[in-house]
Amino acid sequence: MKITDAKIYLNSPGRNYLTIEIHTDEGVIGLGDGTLNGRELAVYSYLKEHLFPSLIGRDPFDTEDIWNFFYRGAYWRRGPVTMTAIGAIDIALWDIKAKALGVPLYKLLGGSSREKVLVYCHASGRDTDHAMEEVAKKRELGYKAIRIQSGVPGMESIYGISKEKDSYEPAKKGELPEEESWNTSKYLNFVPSLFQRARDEFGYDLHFLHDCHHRLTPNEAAQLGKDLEPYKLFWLEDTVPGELQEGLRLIRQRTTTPLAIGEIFNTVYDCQTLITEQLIDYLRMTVSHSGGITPMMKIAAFAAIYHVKIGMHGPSDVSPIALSACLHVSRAINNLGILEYMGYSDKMSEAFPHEIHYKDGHLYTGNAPGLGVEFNKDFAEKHPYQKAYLPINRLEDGTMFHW
Ligand code: CS2
Ligand code: MG
Repeated sequence: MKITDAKIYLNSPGRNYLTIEIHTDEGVIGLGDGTLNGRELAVYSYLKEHLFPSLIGRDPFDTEDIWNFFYRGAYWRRGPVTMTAIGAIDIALWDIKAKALGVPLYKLLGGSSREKVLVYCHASGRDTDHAMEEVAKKRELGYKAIRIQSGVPGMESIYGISKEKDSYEPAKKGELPEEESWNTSKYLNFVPSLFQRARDEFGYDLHFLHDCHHRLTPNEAAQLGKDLEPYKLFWLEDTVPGELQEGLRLIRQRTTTPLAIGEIFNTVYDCQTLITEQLIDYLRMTVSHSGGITPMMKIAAFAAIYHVKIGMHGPSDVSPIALSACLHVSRAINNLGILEYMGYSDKMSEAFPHEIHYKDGHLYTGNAPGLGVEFNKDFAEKHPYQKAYLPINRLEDGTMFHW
């Protein structure tokens, strides 16, 4: 089998996605997702100018060599743009392989370790009362694990909460990023009360999670982890900025609250200290932003040696194509923790008709060959890409801060 063509589509069925198709001489077409929220055009040109030309004529079954050609073969390695571009191609190649063999993708990844994958959803409220209403709705839908985020008294806006509508999308359309503002002490003083209320109302049967979005120092994170210990979180996510792995050491020594990090990581070199020193419980790297299925399977195996579980990033900026790749990997590996699942709007599902289905707190892969996702090009072309950015964030005195 030979690769004959590779195509990119930028589309916006409710939000921006970068979708690729890899064509072969046997008529099998593989789909890949290169969406990198707010940086889609950089991935677009990396793919088109630098990767696609080297793909033509290659055997799509040679995923190991093709991956190394793009990763090891490049002098300028790593980084989210590079790794997302490589990831889009790698996902599409695995889709081709599984489709050509007529099997669902997980069958090529070691087969099924479980029939269904535990997922967590989001409950986000403008304030504690609203957040509790959202938790109740999600519990009603059968979710066993729920991430709770809430507006913080005295703060204008915060990641994870939608001011206008129910579904949350952090990227805002426009030519420039919007600005948000942040106050760490208001946040730290508030969060424990949110979880006390959640445990008082819902008891201890549900798993609760919380995301700090990389905004704390190690000492602040250790304090929050200790304050949250009575409420038995499933995990506390992204406490500190992701660049300095050693930062997690101090937090780990001071709290037993389980820790998760990794949605912004893109190679194993972002987390080797975290894994080998067992500084985290869950690694949140996601398939599309980490160079694809080829490296993700190796990273999961490496993490398994050190008792670290995989809890992949799966917000709606990860399209059904990439989420399906995460789901098949999650079904296959032994050390699954959980998978994030925000669900998709009708428009998104119309652009990407898929086999992924939710029931009673879990996701199922379905049995279609490959990823089990299609791309409705006609529909997608009616919804063209619109420039959008993630916000930036400042402290109340104007100092630039982490978003
Ligand atoms: C969040 C994301 O899902 C999460 O845990 O941190 O919503 C994140 O803000 C977005 O993926 C950024 O594009
Ligand atoms: Mg997060």
